[in-house]
Amino acid sequence: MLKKSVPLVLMVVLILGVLSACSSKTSNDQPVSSTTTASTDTTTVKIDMNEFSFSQNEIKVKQGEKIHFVLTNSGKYAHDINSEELKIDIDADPGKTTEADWTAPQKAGSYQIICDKPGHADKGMKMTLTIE
Ligand SMILES: [Cu+2]
Repeated sequence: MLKKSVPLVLMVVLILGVLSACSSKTSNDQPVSSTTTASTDTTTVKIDMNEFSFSQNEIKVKQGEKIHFVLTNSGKYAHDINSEELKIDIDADPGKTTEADWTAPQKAGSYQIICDKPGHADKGMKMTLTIE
């Protein structure tokens, strides 16, 4: 009686082990979401800044695209990104990361974004935002 029940328990443990191994495998096989940009998606745009430059000279977005700005100010002064025409005015405190959402207008063209702190744009804190 005892000799028979022991292999049975082992069988059950083995089967359960195989089943759990299978189920964990299938959950790992789920497709990783791709990063294709549909118009309803939000696109993250990261900009690093310091004295006195932005990490990129040009940003390209699509008309109506939702943009999530992540601004990292690694400098010692307060900076910002500003465009009156595009209604962008996001302050970035020194040593901090600031996040803000913005939706591109339905108006293709090239626009200038600057840091509007006195003198900063002249020293190099400007870039072009192109709406395609
Ligand atoms: Cu600045």
